[in-house]
Amino acid sequence: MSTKAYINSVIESVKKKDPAEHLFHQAVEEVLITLEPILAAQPKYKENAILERMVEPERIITFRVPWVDDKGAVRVNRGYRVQFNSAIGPYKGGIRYHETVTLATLKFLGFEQTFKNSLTGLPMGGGKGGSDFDTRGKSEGEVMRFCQAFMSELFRHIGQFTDVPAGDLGLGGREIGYLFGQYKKLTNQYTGVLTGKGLDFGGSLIRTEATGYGLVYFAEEMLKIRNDGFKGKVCVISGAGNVGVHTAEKLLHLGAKVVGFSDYDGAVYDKDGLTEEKIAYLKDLVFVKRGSLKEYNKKFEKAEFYAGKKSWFIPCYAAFPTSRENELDENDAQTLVKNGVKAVCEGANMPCGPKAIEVFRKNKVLYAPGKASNAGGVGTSGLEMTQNSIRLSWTREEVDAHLNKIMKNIHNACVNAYMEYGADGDYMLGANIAGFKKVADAMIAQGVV
Ligand code: 2IT
Repeated sequence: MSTKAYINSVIESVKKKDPAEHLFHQAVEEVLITLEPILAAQPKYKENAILERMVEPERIITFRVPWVDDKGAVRVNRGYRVQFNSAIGPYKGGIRYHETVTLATLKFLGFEQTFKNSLTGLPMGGGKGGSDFDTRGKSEGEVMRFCQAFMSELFRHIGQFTDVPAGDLGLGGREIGYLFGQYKKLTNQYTGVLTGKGLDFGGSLIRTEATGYGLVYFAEEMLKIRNDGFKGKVCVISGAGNVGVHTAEKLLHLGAKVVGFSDYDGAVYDKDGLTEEKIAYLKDLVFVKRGSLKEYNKKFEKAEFYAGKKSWFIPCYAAFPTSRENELDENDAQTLVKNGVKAVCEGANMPCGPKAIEVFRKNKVLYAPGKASNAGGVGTSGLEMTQNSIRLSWTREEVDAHLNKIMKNIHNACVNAYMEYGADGDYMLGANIAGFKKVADAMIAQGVV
């Protein structure tokens, strides 16, 4: 059987086993098709059934999460933890609270996380968890009681040396605080079992900024080795959450002009570009008031708000999708290309659909896949774990320097892998192969377990 046929047979068996898990199929397919050169060069991976083992999570936990709302009514959600791969370290990955969460979502995210965490160079395996619970529209008390109910089951499956969750969509510092409090109460232990904690109880400086900053560090490297940079470059972002706002902030520091961003309600086109003042306003609007971008041009009147639109119609040099999976489709990609986009850097997990990626590759747009370019978040979680273990807190400068180094190393790992196994500039293949190799070699060394 040819290597290609072998890869296809693994993809087909994944589809056959769980036919409805489309997001998971997409994530698996995206990785496996790029592994052909390394699988062909090194038969040990096929002989050890590494692909077959990698697409099967080591363990999946699903559980009932009953809680009481403000009216006294009993509500029930479903909780999950997918412990995907522990070959190179304890399971590590966020928890997503969103009404769309299913097992397929978390299998796709856990699979991605395994490769991403490997790329960071830190000893972290892959995992992901979540619930179909949405914090939007819930009171403080409801969010707290839900987090406590969620942890009442999760605590028996996690631990600083077993599985270390963090935040993801819909789950930020507030929720991590409630989850940590409940874990501590149930176990009577004060350990670094979660990352993204508050600075007063074991959190790391820069963790909040890390995914956005890291994304820009990666993009900067990508341009730098091509004798280019961000000074004066027009950039557009999707999303205005934690990742989006900090991406904008770091781009601004590098002299770029950020003219577009978006949220659930629509897109903002601010031709004058973001400034420190506007970013401070956005941070307050999004993180403190939990408000909508609909408000933005009430304060900055020259900006335009496009209700219900994505930001990809805005012409730019570099685009940064930081929102969620499949937010950028084939049409969006064509519009970006038509408007002259040169680089697309993913700040979310799998935000570009497969057809969009094809458009970018065909048009020689530099494409940074999320598992490499958004790894700064989990990389800094790894730094938080280190600080918790040695019971010290590093300064902002120290953490930022580590983050910068991690992103440069990931960039180099991608370049080395695409030079050895693919074509110049193929970051997708580079990231997949570099991430795969470390996990696969560790699995082989540890035997059939
Ligand atoms: O997608 C991600 O990398 C995250 N949500 C962060 C995970 C983590 O453990 O910090």
